Amino acid sequence: MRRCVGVARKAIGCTSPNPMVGCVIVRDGKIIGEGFHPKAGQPHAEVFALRDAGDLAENGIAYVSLEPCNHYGRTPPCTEALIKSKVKKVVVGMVDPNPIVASAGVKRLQDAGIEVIVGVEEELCKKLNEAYIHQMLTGKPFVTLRYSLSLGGNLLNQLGENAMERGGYYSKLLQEYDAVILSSTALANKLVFPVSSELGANQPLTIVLSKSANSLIQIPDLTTDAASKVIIITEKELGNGQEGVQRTLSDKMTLAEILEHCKRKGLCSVLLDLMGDYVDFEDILKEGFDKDLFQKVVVEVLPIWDGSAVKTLSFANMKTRVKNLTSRISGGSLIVEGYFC
Ligand code: AOF
Ligand code: ZN
Repeated sequence: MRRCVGVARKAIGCTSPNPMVGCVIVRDGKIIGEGFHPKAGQPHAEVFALRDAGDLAENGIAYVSLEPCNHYGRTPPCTEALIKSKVKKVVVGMVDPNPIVASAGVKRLQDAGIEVIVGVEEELCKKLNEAYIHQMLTGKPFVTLRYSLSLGGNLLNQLGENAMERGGYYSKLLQEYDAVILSSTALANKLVFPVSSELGANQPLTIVLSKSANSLIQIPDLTTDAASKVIIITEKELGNGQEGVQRTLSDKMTLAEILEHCKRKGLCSVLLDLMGDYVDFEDILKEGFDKDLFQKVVVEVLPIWDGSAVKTLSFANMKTRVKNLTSRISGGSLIVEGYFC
Protein backbone atom coordinates (compact mmCIF):
# COMPACT_ATOMS: atom_id res chain seq x y z
CA MET A 1 0.00 0.00 0.00
CA ARG A 2 2.91 2.32 0.74
CA ARG A 3 4.12 1.61 -2.78
CA CYS A 4 0.64 2.46 -4.14
CA VAL A 5 0.87 5.85 -2.43
CA GLY A 6 4.38 6.39 -3.80
CA VAL A 7 3.24 5.54 -7.32
CA ALA A 8 0.13 7.75 -6.96
CA ARG A 9 2.32 10.72 -6.03
CA LYS A 10 3.88 10.68 -9.51
CA ALA A 11 0.78 12.66 -10.52
CA ILE A 12 1.07 15.17 -7.69
CA GLY A 13 -0.68 18.43 -8.60
CA CYS A 14 -2.12 17.00 -11.84
CA THR A 15 -5.31 15.14 -10.93
CA SER A 16 -7.74 17.76 -9.56
CA PRO A 17 -10.65 17.59 -9.15
CA ASN A 18 -9.90 13.86 -9.06
CA PRO A 19 -7.83 12.19 -6.32
CA MET A 20 -4.33 10.77 -6.69
CA VAL A 21 -4.60 6.99 -6.78
CA GLY A 22 -2.00 4.24 -7.10
CA CYS A 23 -2.53 0.52 -7.74
CA VAL A 24 -0.11 -2.40 -7.45
CA ILE A 25 -0.91 -5.97 -8.57
CA VAL A 26 0.92 -8.76 -6.77
CA ARG A 27 1.09 -12.48 -7.52
CA ASP A 28 3.16 -15.08 -5.67
CA GLY A 29 4.71 -12.30 -3.61
CA LYS A 30 5.95 -10.40 -6.68
CA ILE A 31 4.80 -7.12 -8.16
CA ILE A 32 3.49 -7.89 -11.65
CA GLY A 33 1.88 -4.58 -12.50
CA GLU A 34 1.43 -1.05 -11.26
CA GLY A 35 -0.19 2.17 -12.33
CA PHE A 36 -1.53 5.52 -11.22
CA HIS A 37 -4.24 7.96 -12.21
CA PRO A 38 -2.42 10.68 -14.20
CA LYS A 39 -5.14 13.25 -14.80
CA ALA A 40 -8.92 13.76 -14.66
CA GLY A 41 -10.46 12.33 -17.83
CA GLN A 42 -7.75 9.70 -18.23
CA PRO A 43 -8.07 6.05 -17.09
CA HIS A 44 -7.92 5.22 -13.40
CA ALA A 45 -4.97 3.65 -11.56
CA GLU A 46 -6.47 0.13 -11.62
CA VAL A 47 -6.78 0.20 -15.42
CA PHE A 48 -3.09 1.06 -15.91
CA ALA A 49 -2.00 -1.54 -13.34
CA LEU A 50 -4.15 -4.28 -14.88
CA ARG A 51 -2.85 -3.41 -18.35
CA ASP A 52 0.68 -3.65 -16.99
CA ALA A 53 0.01 -7.07 -15.41
CA GLY A 54 -1.88 -8.50 -18.41
CA ASP A 55 -3.04 -12.14 -18.02
CA LEU A 56 -0.81 -12.61 -14.98
CA ALA A 57 -3.37 -10.70 -12.88
CA GLU A 58 -5.56 -13.82 -12.63
CA ASN A 59 -5.51 -15.06 -9.01
CA GLY A 60 -3.40 -12.08 -8.02
CA ILE A 61 -3.99 -9.46 -5.33
CA ALA A 62 -4.75 -5.84 -6.29
CA TYR A 63 -3.69 -3.16 -3.80
CA VAL A 64 -5.38 0.22 -4.39
CA SER A 65 -4.90 3.38 -2.31
CA LEU A 66 -8.55 4.39 -2.85
CA GLU A 67 -11.66 2.24 -3.13
CA PRO A 68 -12.22 1.24 -6.77
CA CYS A 69 -15.03 3.20 -8.38
CA ASN A 70 -18.26 1.54 -9.35
CA HIS A 71 -19.76 4.20 -11.62
CA TYR A 72 -19.55 5.50 -15.14
CA GLY A 73 -17.92 8.94 -14.86
CA ARG A 74 -15.49 10.20 -17.46
CA THR A 75 -14.24 6.59 -17.41
CA PRO A 76 -15.92 3.19 -16.87
CA PRO A 77 -16.06 1.47 -13.42
CA CYS A 78 -12.80 -0.02 -12.11
CA THR A 79 -14.76 -2.69 -10.24
CA GLU A 80 -15.74 -4.27 -13.57
CA ALA A 81 -12.14 -4.20 -14.81
CA LEU A 82 -10.97 -5.92 -11.59
CA ILE A 83 -13.72 -8.57 -11.79
CA LYS A 84 -12.88 -9.23 -15.44
CA SER A 85 -9.19 -9.64 -14.61
CA LYS A 86 -10.09 -12.44 -12.13
CA VAL A 87 -7.98 -11.09 -9.27
CA LYS A 88 -8.82 -13.07 -6.13
CA LYS A 89 -8.41 -10.31 -3.59
CA VAL A 90 -8.49 -6.50 -3.46
CA VAL A 91 -6.81 -4.55 -0.64
CA VAL A 92 -8.15 -1.00 -0.31
CA GLY A 93 -6.42 1.87 1.49
CA MET A 94 -9.54 3.90 2.21
CA VAL A 95 -13.19 4.12 1.23
CA ASP A 96 -13.90 6.77 -1.44
CA PRO A 97 -15.76 9.71 0.20
CA ASN A 98 -17.38 10.52 -3.16
CA PRO A 99 -21.09 9.92 -2.42
CA ILE A 100 -21.53 8.11 -5.74
CA VAL A 101 -18.88 5.56 -4.66
CA ALA A 102 -18.93 5.48 -0.79
CA SER A 103 -18.49 1.71 -0.28
CA ALA A 104 -20.50 0.73 -3.38
CA GLY A 105 -17.22 -0.30 -5.03
CA VAL A 106 -16.31 -2.57 -2.11
CA LYS A 107 -19.79 -4.12 -2.15
CA ARG A 108 -19.71 -4.75 -5.91
CA LEU A 109 -16.39 -6.61 -5.60
CA GLN A 110 -17.62 -8.68 -2.64
CA ASP A 111 -20.83 -9.55 -4.50
CA ALA A 112 -18.66 -10.86 -7.32
CA GLY A 113 -16.94 -13.21 -4.84
CA ILE A 114 -13.71 -11.23 -4.45
CA GLU A 115 -12.20 -10.97 -0.96
CA VAL A 116 -11.87 -7.29 0.00
CA ILE A 117 -9.83 -5.79 2.85
CA VAL A 118 -10.40 -2.11 3.63
CA GLY A 119 -8.34 0.35 5.69
CA VAL A 120 -4.70 -0.66 5.15
CA GLU A 121 -2.31 2.30 5.73
CA GLU A 122 -5.49 4.37 5.90
CA GLU A 123 -3.91 7.47 7.47
CA LEU A 124 -1.24 7.60 4.76
CA CYS A 125 -3.88 7.25 2.03
CA LYS A 126 -6.00 9.98 3.63
CA LYS A 127 -3.04 12.35 3.87
CA LEU A 128 -2.29 11.77 0.18
CA ASN A 129 -5.73 13.10 -0.73
CA GLU A 130 -6.49 15.52 2.10
CA ALA A 131 -7.63 18.18 -0.36
CA TYR A 132 -9.82 15.81 -2.39
CA ILE A 133 -11.45 14.40 0.76
CA HIS A 134 -12.14 17.86 2.19
CA GLN A 135 -13.59 19.04 -1.09
CA MET A 136 -15.82 15.94 -1.40
CA LEU A 137 -17.14 16.23 2.15
CA THR A 138 -17.66 20.01 2.29
CA GLY A 139 -17.94 21.13 -1.34
CA LYS A 140 -15.17 23.69 -0.69
CA PRO A 141 -11.51 23.83 -1.66
CA PHE A 142 -8.90 22.84 0.95
CA VAL A 143 -7.11 25.99 2.11
CA THR A 144 -3.65 26.13 3.64
CA LEU A 145 -2.28 29.26 5.26
CA ARG A 146 1.48 29.77 4.86
CA TYR A 147 3.84 32.38 6.20
CA SER A 148 7.43 32.93 7.26
CA LEU A 149 8.47 34.00 10.75
CA SER A 150 11.68 35.19 12.32
CA LEU A 151 12.79 33.57 15.55
CA GLY A 152 11.94 36.93 17.11
CA GLY A 153 8.29 36.25 16.18
CA ASN A 154 7.87 38.69 13.30
CA LEU A 155 6.20 38.05 9.98
CA LEU A 156 8.88 38.01 7.27
CA ASN A 157 8.64 38.70 3.59
CA GLN A 158 11.20 36.14 2.63
CA LEU A 159 11.75 32.45 2.15
CA GLY A 160 14.61 30.37 3.49
CA GLU A 161 17.66 29.39 1.52
CA ASN A 162 16.96 26.99 -1.36
CA ALA A 163 13.23 26.98 -0.59
CA MET A 164 12.37 27.81 -4.21
CA GLU A 165 14.91 25.46 -5.73
CA ARG A 166 14.14 21.92 -6.85
CA GLY A 167 13.53 19.79 -3.78
CA GLY A 168 13.09 22.90 -1.61
CA TYR A 169 10.08 22.87 0.66
CA TYR A 170 8.36 25.82 -1.06
CA SER A 171 8.91 24.44 -4.55
CA LYS A 172 7.39 21.12 -3.41
CA LEU A 173 4.52 22.88 -1.68
CA LEU A 174 3.63 24.83 -4.84
CA GLN A 175 3.55 21.61 -6.82
CA GLU A 176 0.88 20.24 -4.49
CA TYR A 177 -1.54 23.17 -4.74
CA ASP A 178 -3.95 24.03 -7.53
CA ALA A 179 -3.92 27.75 -6.72
CA VAL A 180 -1.88 30.27 -4.72
CA ILE A 181 -3.19 33.56 -3.37
CA LEU A 182 -0.64 36.27 -2.63
CA SER A 183 -0.28 40.03 -2.44
CA SER A 184 0.75 42.07 -5.47
CA THR A 185 3.58 43.62 -3.50
CA ALA A 186 5.17 40.19 -3.28
CA LEU A 187 5.49 40.35 -7.06
CA ALA A 188 6.32 44.06 -7.23
CA ASN A 189 9.21 43.61 -4.86
CA LYS A 190 10.21 40.44 -6.68
CA LEU A 191 9.98 38.61 -3.38
CA VAL A 192 8.66 35.56 -5.11
CA PHE A 193 6.77 34.44 -8.16
CA PRO A 194 5.10 31.20 -7.25
CA VAL A 195 6.59 28.74 -9.72
CA SER A 196 7.52 25.26 -8.59
CA SER A 197 10.96 24.08 -9.69
CA GLU A 198 10.03 20.40 -9.47
CA LEU A 199 10.49 18.47 -12.71
CA GLY A 200 7.31 18.46 -14.81
CA ALA A 201 5.37 20.33 -12.10
CA ASN A 202 1.89 21.49 -13.01
CA GLN A 203 2.04 25.15 -11.97
CA PRO A 204 -0.66 26.55 -9.71
CA LEU A 205 -3.07 29.29 -10.72
CA THR A 206 -1.72 32.52 -9.19
CA ILE A 207 -4.33 34.81 -7.66
CA VAL A 208 -2.92 38.27 -6.95
CA LEU A 209 -4.56 40.58 -4.41
CA SER A 210 -3.78 44.21 -5.12
CA LYS A 211 -5.53 46.37 -2.58
CA SER A 212 -2.22 47.88 -1.53
CA ALA A 213 -0.90 48.44 -5.06
CA ASN A 214 -1.12 51.95 -6.46
CA SER A 215 0.86 51.44 -9.63
CA LEU A 216 1.17 48.85 -12.37
CA ILE A 217 1.55 45.40 -10.96
CA GLN A 218 4.92 43.98 -11.90
CA ILE A 219 4.71 40.51 -13.23
CA PRO A 220 7.80 38.84 -14.57
CA ASP A 221 7.82 38.12 -18.31
CA LEU A 222 5.62 35.11 -18.70
CA THR A 223 4.87 32.79 -21.57
CA THR A 224 1.28 32.99 -22.85
CA ASP A 225 0.58 29.72 -21.11
CA ALA A 226 1.91 30.96 -17.77
CA ALA A 227 0.12 34.32 -18.12
CA SER A 228 -3.18 32.49 -18.55
CA LYS A 229 -2.62 31.08 -15.07
CA VAL A 230 -2.52 34.47 -13.35
CA ILE A 231 -5.58 36.35 -12.12
CA ILE A 232 -5.30 39.82 -10.61
CA ILE A 233 -8.07 41.02 -8.35
CA THR A 234 -8.05 44.80 -8.36
CA GLU A 235 -10.27 47.55 -7.06
CA LYS A 236 -9.19 49.94 -9.78
CA GLU A 237 -7.91 49.71 -13.33
CA LEU A 238 -4.15 49.51 -13.18
CA GLY A 239 -2.88 50.16 -16.69
CA ASN A 240 -2.33 47.55 -19.38
CA GLY A 241 0.09 45.18 -17.71
CA GLN A 242 1.00 41.77 -18.97
CA GLU A 243 -0.90 40.50 -21.99
CA GLY A 244 -3.05 37.46 -21.38
CA VAL A 245 -3.32 38.02 -17.64
CA GLN A 246 -6.90 38.07 -16.44
CA ARG A 247 -7.99 41.04 -14.34
CA THR A 248 -11.04 40.80 -12.19
CA LEU A 249 -12.36 44.16 -11.12
CA SER A 250 -14.02 43.98 -7.76
CA ASP A 251 -14.32 46.53 -5.03
CA LYS A 252 -14.45 43.81 -2.41
CA MET A 253 -13.65 40.25 -3.37
CA THR A 254 -14.27 37.94 -0.42
CA LEU A 255 -12.31 34.78 0.24
CA ALA A 256 -15.54 32.81 -0.18
CA GLU A 257 -15.93 34.29 -3.68
CA ILE A 258 -12.34 33.50 -4.59
CA LEU A 259 -12.78 29.91 -3.39
CA GLU A 260 -16.04 29.59 -5.32
CA HIS A 261 -14.20 30.72 -8.44
CA CYS A 262 -11.50 28.08 -7.81
CA LYS A 263 -14.11 25.39 -7.29
CA ARG A 264 -15.82 26.25 -10.59
CA LYS A 265 -12.46 25.77 -12.30
CA GLY A 266 -12.07 22.32 -10.69
CA LEU A 267 -9.33 23.51 -8.33
CA CYS A 268 -9.43 21.66 -4.99
CA SER A 269 -6.51 23.08 -3.03
CA VAL A 270 -5.50 26.68 -2.39
CA LEU A 271 -2.39 28.04 -0.69
CA LEU A 272 -2.96 31.42 0.95
CA ASP A 273 0.54 32.78 1.14
CA LEU A 274 1.05 35.79 3.44
CA MET A 275 3.79 37.15 1.22
CA GLY A 276 3.74 40.85 0.38
CA ASP A 277 1.76 43.58 2.06
CA TYR A 278 -0.19 42.39 5.08
CA VAL A 279 -2.92 45.01 4.33
CA ASP A 280 -3.98 42.86 1.38
CA PHE A 281 -4.75 39.95 3.68
CA GLU A 282 -6.42 41.54 6.69
CA ASP A 283 -10.02 41.11 5.48
CA ILE A 284 -9.68 37.63 4.01
CA LEU A 285 -7.79 36.36 7.04
CA LYS A 286 -10.55 37.54 9.34
CA GLU A 287 -13.18 36.09 7.02
CA GLY A 288 -11.31 32.79 6.72
CA PHE A 289 -11.15 32.31 10.47
CA ASP A 290 -14.70 33.55 11.04
CA LYS A 291 -16.16 31.22 8.40
CA ASP A 292 -13.86 28.25 9.14
CA LEU A 293 -12.33 28.30 5.67
CA PHE A 294 -8.79 27.32 6.69
CA GLN A 295 -7.78 23.70 7.11
CA LYS A 296 -4.02 23.66 7.40
CA VAL A 297 -1.14 25.91 8.37
CA VAL A 298 2.48 25.76 7.20
CA VAL A 299 4.91 28.06 8.98
CA GLU A 300 8.55 28.50 8.05
CA VAL A 301 10.70 29.75 10.91
CA LEU A 302 13.90 31.20 9.47
CA PRO A 303 17.20 31.20 11.31
CA ILE A 304 17.01 34.99 11.65
CA TRP A 305 16.44 36.76 14.93
CA ASP A 306 14.36 39.64 13.64
CA GLY A 307 15.01 40.26 9.93
CA SER A 308 13.12 42.89 7.97
CA ALA A 309 10.08 42.58 10.17
CA VAL A 310 6.92 43.62 8.36
CA LYS A 311 4.30 43.29 10.98
CA THR A 312 3.47 41.04 13.86
CA LEU A 313 0.59 38.71 13.05
CA SER A 314 -2.58 39.85 14.73
CA PHE A 315 -4.72 36.78 15.10
CA ALA A 316 -6.76 38.14 18.01
CA ASN A 317 -10.16 36.45 18.29
CA MET A 318 -9.18 34.02 15.58
CA LYS A 319 -9.34 30.27 16.03
CA THR A 320 -6.27 29.11 17.90
CA ARG A 321 -6.39 25.33 18.13
CA VAL A 322 -4.16 23.35 15.81
CA LYS A 323 -3.73 19.56 15.86
CA ASN A 324 -1.36 16.95 14.42
CA LEU A 325 1.59 19.29 14.53
CA THR A 326 4.71 18.06 12.73
CA SER A 327 8.05 19.75 12.20
CA ARG A 328 11.14 19.27 10.12
CA ILE A 329 14.26 21.15 9.13
CA SER A 330 14.56 22.17 5.49
CA GLY A 331 17.29 24.35 4.00
CA GLY A 332 18.23 25.63 7.45
CA SER A 333 14.66 26.65 8.36
CA LEU A 334 12.18 24.97 10.66
CA ILE A 335 8.98 23.98 8.85
CA VAL A 336 5.98 23.49 11.12
CA GLU A 337 2.72 22.06 9.80
CA GLY A 338 -0.60 21.52 11.51
CA TYR A 339 -4.34 21.29 10.97
CA PHE A 340 -6.97 23.68 12.30
CA CYS A 341 -9.64 22.00 14.38
C1 AOF B 1 -10.63 4.84 -8.82
N1 AOF B 1 -9.36 4.92 -9.30
O1 AOF B 1 -7.64 6.06 -10.07
C2 AOF B 1 -9.53 7.27 -9.38
C3 AOF B 1 -10.84 7.18 -8.83
O2 AOF B 1 -14.75 10.98 -13.99
P1 AOF B 1 -13.99 9.76 -13.58
O3 AOF B 1 -14.47 8.52 -14.32
O4 AOF B 1 -12.50 9.92 -13.68
O5 AOF B 1 -14.36 9.49 -12.05
C4 AOF B 1 -13.89 10.35 -11.07
C5 AOF B 1 -14.20 9.78 -9.72
O6 AOF B 1 -13.67 8.46 -9.60
C6 AOF B 1 -13.55 10.58 -8.59
O7 AOF B 1 -14.39 11.62 -8.14
C7 AOF B 1 -13.36 9.52 -7.53
O8 AOF B 1 -14.56 9.25 -6.84
C8 AOF B 1 -12.99 8.30 -8.37
N2 AOF B 1 -11.55 8.30 -8.62
N3 AOF B 1 -11.32 5.97 -8.56
O9 AOF B 1 -11.15 3.74 -8.64
C9 AOF B 1 -8.79 6.06 -9.60
N4 AOF B 1 -8.99 8.47 -9.71
ZN1 ZN C 1 -12.09 3.91 -11.16
